[in-house]
Amino acid sequence: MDPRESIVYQIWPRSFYDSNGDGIGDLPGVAAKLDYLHELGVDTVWLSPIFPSPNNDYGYDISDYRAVSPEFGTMEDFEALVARAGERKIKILLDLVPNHTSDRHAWFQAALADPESKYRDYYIFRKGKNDGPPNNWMSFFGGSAWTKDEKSGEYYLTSFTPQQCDLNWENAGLRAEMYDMMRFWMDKGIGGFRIDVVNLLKKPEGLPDKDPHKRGLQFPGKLTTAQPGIHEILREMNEEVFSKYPDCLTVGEGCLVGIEDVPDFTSPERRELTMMFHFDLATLGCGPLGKYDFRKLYRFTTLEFKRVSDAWQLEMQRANGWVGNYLSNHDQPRQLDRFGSVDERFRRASAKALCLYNMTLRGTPFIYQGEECGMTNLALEPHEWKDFEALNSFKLLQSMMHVPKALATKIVKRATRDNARTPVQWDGGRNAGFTTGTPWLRVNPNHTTVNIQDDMTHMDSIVGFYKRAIALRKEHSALVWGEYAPVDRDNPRVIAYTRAQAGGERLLVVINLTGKSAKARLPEKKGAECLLYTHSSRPLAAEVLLLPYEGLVYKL
Ligand code: ISL
Ligand code: CA
Repeated sequence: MDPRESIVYQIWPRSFYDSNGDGIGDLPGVAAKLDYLHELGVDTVWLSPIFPSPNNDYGYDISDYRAVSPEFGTMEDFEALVARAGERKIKILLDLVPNHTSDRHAWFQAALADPESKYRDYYIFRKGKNDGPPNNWMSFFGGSAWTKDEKSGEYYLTSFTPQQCDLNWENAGLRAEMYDMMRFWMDKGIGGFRIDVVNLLKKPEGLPDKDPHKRGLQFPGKLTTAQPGIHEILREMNEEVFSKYPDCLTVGEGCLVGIEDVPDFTSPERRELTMMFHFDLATLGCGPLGKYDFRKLYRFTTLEFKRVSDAWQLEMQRANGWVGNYLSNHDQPRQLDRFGSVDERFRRASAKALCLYNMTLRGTPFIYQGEECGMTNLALEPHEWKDFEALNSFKLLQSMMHVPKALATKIVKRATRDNARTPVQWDGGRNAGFTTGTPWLRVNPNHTTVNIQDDMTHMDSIVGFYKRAIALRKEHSALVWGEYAPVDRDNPRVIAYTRAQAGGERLLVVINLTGKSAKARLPEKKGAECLLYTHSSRPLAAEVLLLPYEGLVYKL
């Protein structure tokens, strides 16, 4: 199978399913739910990092690339999971975090202990400037991107938390070790990798200040996310690893990557990555500084959503690029809070509408755990926040941006990644069936009504709709490969498009993305078959009045 045809389900293992009652989801927990995932219809499961980690950034700070975190199980558990998934024709993707290791990693410990060690150059150590860090870069999570090594007086680059030390991909020895580690996992039979902040691997020559004329810390932006030399690294990685394994799927997280950049990473003839994520929907309604930049109040119109969506669809098609489409993941608030409705009147309908959208786009659909039963944000209280980004942003909002505490609390409650990380709601019982122990993060009390088990028996089941939408995509290759063409483009509420395959089918998708009824102007075709609907089947007409969040697919 061409890996672009995959349907991927993302698991954030810590909150998926706990098999041993310690309150932390684990690998046997994933294995226990394989039948559920198989019935859903997904063929690929991406596991967020499962490696040993001190959890300053919940697994994205890795202290050993070649082992399984004891919190999640053993290597035998992992191998058993791959085997059992394989029996169901499900591939496992691992999360590769090549930009940085934890400061607990043996390489970094060696680099600290002895500045002459070869491992010093695995990282990015520099002398300070004017009693401060080597340059003015701001970390992704706020504060300086540099951390001081008190022993040598030098600084090392930490683009995320101060405990995540950026690796130096200019070092050939480091690159060779990384490729070897990647083959180690591929040889265990995995299907490929999701690659964390892949565009950050190439740093600019000389690590110059960003906007040197400006005072204070500056977010380096394109200076670190768009260095042309990144492509040499990826071509080498492809040659050394991916090309050796047929059908290997690689999805790069192109942190804040530009639409003009993605084709170069993903056109098959360039032999780099299979696909990339983009951030332009995730950041809709945010200010230039991202999720915690509340100045636009997270407000956006459906027309703005459509413009971004169309732009990516059309540009990837024109330039032969490929994206992984998603509306939520472990870094973003729940998709219903962002793009749908959490109002009980519309929760189910909007969950289905968003599913229908994701399953009918050009690109590869990614589903995030729990979205298939319509999970929503949980407004956790400040003392419950676990996410470093949230805690740090809470401080910075108040100290640097002078936001009053009450408003800062409101912003963080809404933006924190903890929203996506509350345990999966399997049933309406104690701890939502996630654990028999004490969950590491509070379970959303709405699990008594919002949960997978009850949903599956509901006549208006969201899970049931996911199954149908996934099956539809599998049956109609036009949904994967067909040409994308927008319909009724200026409609302020309804998104509509056709997917047409040369010599094959032509399908029409129409979705009301709002909580108000809306008219859509559609191409006429007598006797068009209605293949899938969120509410009920209806005949195609030149003008249809759609209910809130109603969506349909027709075969023209
Ligand atoms: O989540 C974000 C903003 O709130 C993003 O900017 C995010 O930090 C960025 O996409 C990188 O994310 C990835 O790498 C991080 C890790 O914390 C995230 O969980 C991961 O998805 C550092 O490894
Ligand atoms: Ca456990």
